[in-house]
Amino acid sequence: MSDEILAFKMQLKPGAVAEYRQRHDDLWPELAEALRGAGIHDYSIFLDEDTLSLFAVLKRKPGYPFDALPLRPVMRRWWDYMAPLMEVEPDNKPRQWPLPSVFHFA
Ligand code: RM4
Repeated sequence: MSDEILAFKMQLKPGAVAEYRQRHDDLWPELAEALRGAGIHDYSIFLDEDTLSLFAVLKRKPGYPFDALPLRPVMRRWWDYMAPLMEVEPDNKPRQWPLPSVFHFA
């Protein structure tokens, strides 16, 4: 089984770009570990500077507990920490819009 590629959008708040970038430059090692433990790798987030849309794309290894990631305390702490910078759900999870794939050139 090969990796699955997932893409989704999130939305930054005005004035939050520099802080959002800095916090990801300083990604908590325990969050990196949780992402890896969920089978995530090659994870990038791109910014549309006109709309402040964030475009995330990641690879997901099969057989890892990907769905358990939102239950991890470190993930919740990160989402609480990032909530002032992003559009979020009532529980502080970032609002996410899935992006279906329409092309892949391997
Ligand atoms: C984002 C957002 C995502 C998380 C990445 C690492 O700002 O919180 O949910 O996967 O950071």
